[in-house]
Amino acid sequence: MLSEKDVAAFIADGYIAVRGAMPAEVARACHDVIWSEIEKHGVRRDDRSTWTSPVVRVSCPEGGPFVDAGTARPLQEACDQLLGPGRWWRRQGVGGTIPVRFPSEEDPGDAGWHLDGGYAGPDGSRRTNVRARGGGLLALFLFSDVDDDSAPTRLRRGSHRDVARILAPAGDEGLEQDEAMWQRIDQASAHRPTVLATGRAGDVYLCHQLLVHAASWPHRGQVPRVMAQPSVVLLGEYRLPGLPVASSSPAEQAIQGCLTEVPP
Ligand SMILES: O=C(O)CCC(=O)C(=O)O
Repeated sequence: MLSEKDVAAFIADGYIAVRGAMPAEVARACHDVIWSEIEKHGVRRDDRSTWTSPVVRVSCPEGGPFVDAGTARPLQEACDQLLGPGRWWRRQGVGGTIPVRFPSEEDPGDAGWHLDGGYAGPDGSRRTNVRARGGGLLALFLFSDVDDDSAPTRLRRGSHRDVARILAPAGDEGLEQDEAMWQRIDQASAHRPTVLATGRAGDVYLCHQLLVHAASWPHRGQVPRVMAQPSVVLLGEYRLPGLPVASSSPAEQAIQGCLTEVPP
């Protein structure tokens, strides 16, 4: 269970690290299966000469140890606490993509500040609204140990509030995820401190869906960084505004104070 202090930190900072969210042996078993997927891309685990690209992306496999990872009790309890029991999809697995980052000095080309999640608008464009339609939390599942040197994800602490202020006036439709939106979000949150999502295999960071984050480079560690980054999906959306704070979830409370108005 998250403590009251953890929940308060999530509301203020927009993320919380759930240390040991899944057992180390589950993280190891997932890591092995992920390697069998990476090897399909011609990259061999035991041959560093094949580690030629700074990043290789694979879809997170399903079944087996991924069910144990995604349904680990500390993780489910934390999601209940942050989103509300019965309000999110209890996925029998992890999901999302896994950007595996290899030791390299090369710019991977995918390290810009952004948000994950969003939804497909009527014209097929990808959009994000303040109610986090299509998402709820961004989860970072660490399947390898991640230190400062091994390309940890960068998080802008408190940036979920900057994003909520940008998205709220755009109402239910929200904004299209285009270059202009990424620039606005980057500029509005540039003053926020950067935190590195480091930890041990088995840790999971639970982030507010509107938290601004980015990959990092170079990777000067010894071993590839292996992390999945699915959304924990709400059955519905953030309920904003108009709810008394006492009945809203911490994910909702985290941005409620930033909204003067959310057009329907
Ligand atoms: O690899 C990372 O550290 C983060 C990548 C990311 O945020 C993304 O692909 O959306």
